[in-house]
Amino acid sequence: MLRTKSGRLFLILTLSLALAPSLVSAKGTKSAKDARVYFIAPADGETVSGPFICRFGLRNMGVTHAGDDFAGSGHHHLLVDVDETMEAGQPIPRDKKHIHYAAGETEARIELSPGKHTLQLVLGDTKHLNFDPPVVSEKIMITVGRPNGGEEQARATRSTSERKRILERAAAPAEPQQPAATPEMTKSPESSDFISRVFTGAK
Ligand SMILES: [Cu+2]
Repeated sequence: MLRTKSGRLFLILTLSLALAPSLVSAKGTKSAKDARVYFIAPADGETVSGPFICRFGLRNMGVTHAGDDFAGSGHHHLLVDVDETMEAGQPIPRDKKHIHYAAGETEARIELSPGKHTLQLVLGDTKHLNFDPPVVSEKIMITVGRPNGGEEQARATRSTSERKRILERAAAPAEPQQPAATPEMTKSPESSDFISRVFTGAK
């Protein structure tokens, strides 16, 4: 095993881990000193109704696209109702509860079911890994109320169906007009009768 390059590397790595664990502290991409991620909105304890805009704040580091490897930069992740804590260098899961903003977004429109929810922000590195040390916001709690826009929604639906009806009405007369023009083009029984009378001289 030791004859191979990877074998030797493995031994060195194992020995260094065993002999000097304090020296092997880097578990992921180094975050900037004093880096801080926080919510600009919503506020902790806020009650929102329906969809809301979530604004992400970041200090002492920059926001960039996932895949961009600029030092001291990363992209935001919104954690919804997540209780587990992530270790430094750990990949940030990709599911409904871990939303990646890989295009460097600094705000997002969020829609959650009515009730209480926790929100937390995590900055991830170019490969969606947690920084070392992690750049994680405080966990905030929000309440999503029943949207009071229910009536507004109904009105919007009503006006849409109304508009549809008007359009249908406007379009409807156009069709019968087409066949209405057709009888003029074709000879009626009377007109052909008249022609035959002219030619035969009958009255
Ligand atoms: Cu990500």
